[in-house]
Amino acid sequence: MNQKINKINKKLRKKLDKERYEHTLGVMYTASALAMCHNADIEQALLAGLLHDCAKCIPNDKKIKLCRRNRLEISDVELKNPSLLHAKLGALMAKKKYHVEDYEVLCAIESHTTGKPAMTLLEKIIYIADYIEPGRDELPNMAEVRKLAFRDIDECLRRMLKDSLAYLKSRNLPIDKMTEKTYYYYKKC
Ligand code: DGI
Ligand code: FE
Ligand code: FE
Repeated sequence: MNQKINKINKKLRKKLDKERYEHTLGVMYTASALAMCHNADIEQALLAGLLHDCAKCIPNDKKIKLCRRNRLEISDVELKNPSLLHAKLGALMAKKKYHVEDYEVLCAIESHTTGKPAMTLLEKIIYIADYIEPGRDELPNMAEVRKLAFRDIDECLRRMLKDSLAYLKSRNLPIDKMTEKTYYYYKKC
């Protein structure tokens, strides 16, 4: 690990529980492997992977408070499921607390939970790495999705989005507008 990543890693470790920290390392290394495969910047992938869940372990009521204090918009679905806020709050904290200035890295952190239409390569890499990292509980079609991530990144997104929406519907969870938009965008792509 280079010095910058190492410094952030040490600081971040104290803010996450053991499971989340292990998941974070899994996402960081999976993102760097995907960057190697798809000719993306490895350093950006490591940094975005490392910080993608930096706000995950903040209690939900504090997440709402922090969003309001920093004038980050909260949708109805987010208000009902404040955990979703860890993505936009994570981008804010990456900038303010971990001094990340790379706009592309901040965007990849911000969109890692719902995805968004027309994602950059780095955004796709983080969105996918979060889903396929080796420590992730087995999800439907995981072996196939993992292979696709290295073979056909947009087809991988389509499969992931289809399975994620089916999962949310099966559990009767409200679907965030952005999750839905992302799904329809990549379905048509
Ligand atoms: O933070 P992680 O657990 O590593 O992963 P994540 O940031 O992708 O968050 C996953 C959770 O987000 C998972 O429990 C499903 C939920 N999620 C994603 N999109 C939506 C959603 N939950 C609701 N209610 N609506 C969505 O559109
Ligand atoms: Fe997350
Ligand atoms: Fe994650």
